[in-house]
Amino acid sequence: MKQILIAFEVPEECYAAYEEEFDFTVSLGAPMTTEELLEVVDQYDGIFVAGTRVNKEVLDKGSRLLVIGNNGVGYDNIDWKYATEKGVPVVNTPTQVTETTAEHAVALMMTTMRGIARYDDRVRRGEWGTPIFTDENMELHGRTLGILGFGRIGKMVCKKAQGLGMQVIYYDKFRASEAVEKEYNVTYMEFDEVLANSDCVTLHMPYVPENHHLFSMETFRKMKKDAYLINAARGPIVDEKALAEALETGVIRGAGLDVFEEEPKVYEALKHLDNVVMTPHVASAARRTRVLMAQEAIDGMVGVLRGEIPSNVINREVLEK
Ligand code: 8YV
Repeated sequence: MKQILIAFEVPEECYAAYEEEFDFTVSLGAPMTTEELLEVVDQYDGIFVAGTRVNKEVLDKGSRLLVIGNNGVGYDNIDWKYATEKGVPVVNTPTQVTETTAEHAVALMMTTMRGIARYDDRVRRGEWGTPIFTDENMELHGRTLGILGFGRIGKMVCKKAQGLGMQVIYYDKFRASEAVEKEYNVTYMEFDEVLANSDCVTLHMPYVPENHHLFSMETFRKMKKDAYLINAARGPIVDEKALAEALETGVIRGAGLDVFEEEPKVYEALKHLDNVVMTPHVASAARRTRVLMAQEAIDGMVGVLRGEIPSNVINREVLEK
């Protein structure tokens, strides 16, 4: 029987359908670290990770590896280029994260723009009054949302934001077809134009080295002074030090963050600002979604091990050879 290691705790319903065909080992407790993975990877034909870094060393040690699964749509934790060189297919969860992650991005938008966290804190401290004509928050309806990265999640955020009465503009390296732009009632603009015209900018692109610190002080200065930034994509897209400065000095008005440059570390200055709302990388964290994500990845891994080419293989060229 082929051996599959699930390097984080998952409920049995995620893999029960395949228990007669494959031998699953599930790691209990916190997700395995790269070092822990290194010690055992040579015993498995497939490994399924949730955010654990799978580097060259793991791939070299994993001499039996036929497939790697990642419990997320973003796979920057895996050295997939090296996996491709070694002929190891990598599968992810491209569809099941979409709606829940978009929902969280919108929740961050609402929380941040309407000042919910700050007001909640004030009420708890027994404070009440807020200026009648306040600039402490902003209504969403009638405002412009700029979406950077118009893939599945970006599109879902678009729909939800329109439901809240926002106009949507977007930029993506690969512009959508005219038909898609029409279907989503969305306007394409160049990157800088999106920055200049948005009341809120939300990030939905993958992390690739070209995107490292795409948001620097220079970028923040191109945004409106009263604009908000939402990041539920990947931390290193934003220079956290520059963001803290921009928030502190009024270069932009607020930010909502689910991801950070060096998780689980959070840049200290951010913790002391009341115009930033932060969550600990939980945009897809809701039980039903997480079960569906794990099933999507495991279905793909099993497909690979059965000799098929599942739709969620990110380096399908290794299977098409
Ligand atoms: C995490 C995510 O992968 O889908 C992604 O890209 O960032 C998340 O869903 C998940 O939290 C790790 O299991």
